[in-house]
Amino acid sequence: MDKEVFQYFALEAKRQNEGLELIASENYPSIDVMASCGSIMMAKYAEGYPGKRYYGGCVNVDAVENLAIERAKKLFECKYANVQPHSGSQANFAAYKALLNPGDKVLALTLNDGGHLTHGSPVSFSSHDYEFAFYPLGEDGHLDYEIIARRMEEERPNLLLAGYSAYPYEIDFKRMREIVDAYNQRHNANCHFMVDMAHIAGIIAAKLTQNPCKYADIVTSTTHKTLRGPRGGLILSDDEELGKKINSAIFPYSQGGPLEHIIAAKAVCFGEALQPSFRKYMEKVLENTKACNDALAEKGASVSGTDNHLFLINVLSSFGLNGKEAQQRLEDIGITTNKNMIHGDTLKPAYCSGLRIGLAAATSRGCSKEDAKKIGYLIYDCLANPNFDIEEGKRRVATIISRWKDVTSLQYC
Ligand code: DSN
Repeated sequence: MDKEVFQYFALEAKRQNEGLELIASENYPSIDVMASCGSIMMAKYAEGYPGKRYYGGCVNVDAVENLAIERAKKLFECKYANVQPHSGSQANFAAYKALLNPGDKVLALTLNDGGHLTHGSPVSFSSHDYEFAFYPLGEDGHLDYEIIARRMEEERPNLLLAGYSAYPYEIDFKRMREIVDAYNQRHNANCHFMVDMAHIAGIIAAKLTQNPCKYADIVTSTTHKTLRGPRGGLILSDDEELGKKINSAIFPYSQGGPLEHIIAAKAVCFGEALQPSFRKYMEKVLENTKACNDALAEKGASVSGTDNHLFLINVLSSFGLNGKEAQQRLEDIGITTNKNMIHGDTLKPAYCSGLRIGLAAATSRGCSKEDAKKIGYLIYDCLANPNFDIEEGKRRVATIISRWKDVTSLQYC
């Protein structure tokens, strides 16, 4: 045992067990998912795809990768799945490659309103390889489909992109497909529609919101957020011709040997998400997120409201704090969150006016609706009171999580 390294595993388990994790993109995988990540499958090279590898000895990794593919297709009700992307960013890289030529135009959500780095940020490959134009949210902070249709006419994009990192409301993928279809018909164009469902993949898997696979040409995702699997990426489509292009865009274009141990963990995660218990979990996540949002609203904080696993607090207008300060105050009492830009933000991204709160991880450990309300009240008390007692805050965190499960041995089936 390498004590120098392993000491940090114990420390991290302690930090995770004793803290209250509210980062909306995090979750706790099952012990089966973690065991798969640490399994012997990692010792195998398998460049290529099941049945068409560049190495011998792939019989077992082929079987596992096929299981992951078939389970992903069943879970999301689509015809094609690539389970090899190492991350969500790599999945988006390959999806763009399959749909676009260099320099083509993508219409995406304004980054400050909740888009991802790979949705056209100046510091991402995306804005270097392609031209990005943006649609803003409506004045009320919700998607405004008429604005999107108008921006399509103004920008004439090759791709409309939906799916966000900090958007707390339902997304009407069907309406966006209709906008793209009408645009294509009017201009005899071939604009595609792509959805990055990374944040809400679990909600979609649980069939508690529209399934974008029914409407988008390509859907990308991560597997570790609401889906509760290993860190990794996923690409789905109903178009098998596009599927061939995606396969080439992942291997050999942008990746080498697939991480078969992570693919095994993805297969386990999809298997768990296919169980009825996963839908119950996801219903609880939605209920808890709303309860926490409503507790803050009841106290008088300016919160976004929510239809999914996250909500935003305007900490600047509510408490006179910027997001960085609010994040630190909560971290001091053992609550982990992240600062976030909010609609109409006037502060720089290093500070932000908002805080993003998600309840998916807490719910995996056993957070109840009552706990979620107490978390809302605690966040309010901590941020509203400049003299809030840190020790008192830590005690309240410890009381809330006292009956929750240990993060290193979670079993979901
Ligand atoms: N970084 C992730 C998030 O926190 O939302 C998105 O990939």
